[in-house]
Amino acid sequence: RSKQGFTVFFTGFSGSGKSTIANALMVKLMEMGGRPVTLLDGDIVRKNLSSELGFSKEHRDLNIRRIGYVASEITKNGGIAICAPIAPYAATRRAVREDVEQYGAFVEVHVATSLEECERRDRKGLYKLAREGKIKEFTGISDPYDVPANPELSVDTEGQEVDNCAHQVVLKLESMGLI
Ligand code: GGZ
Repeated sequence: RSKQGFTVFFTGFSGSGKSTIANALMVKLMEMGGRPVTLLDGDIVRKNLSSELGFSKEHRDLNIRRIGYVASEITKNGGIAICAPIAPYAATRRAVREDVEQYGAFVEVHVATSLEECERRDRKGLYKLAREGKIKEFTGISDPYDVPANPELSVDTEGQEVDNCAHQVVLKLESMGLI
């Protein structure tokens, strides 16, 4: 009997390393073969699925619920969905968990790189713009982020390579009997 589908849902600040870890995880899972793997990265979803949305609570919630819907369909059909949005609201993450758990496992991974470190790196220059007030409602600076209370896993990219973070996710999936 083939194994059930599941969703890996990364959450964390802009620049925390979600996309990079998600990509590394995707490669590892694809190499293992078996189930199809679909990456729903924050940027890609915003471009293709949520292009009309901004960053108000309502719009972020709508964006996350769309991601959750697609992930639940993938999970239902026995695939692997990897999601990597900021997803700042705990209640919305909970709702997505409930959507997905109708069909398979939901693995929440908090990419817990500190705000200080994300801002220090400032890979895209967005934190600087947020501090200057040129980007409004910026998560961590002028908008909230609910720290996950009970994620299946927490990883930190400070002092640890991306590949090692992705490997920790693989180990968690193995321990949960998903791969
Ligand atoms: C947070 C913002 C904002 C504001 C633009 N707040 O590092 P990035 O650039 O590539 O990732 C961030 C991305 C966040 O989109 P998500 O869909 O993941 O957010 S949510 O889950 O809350 O819907 C950042 C960029 O968009 N960005 N403005 N105000 N991030």
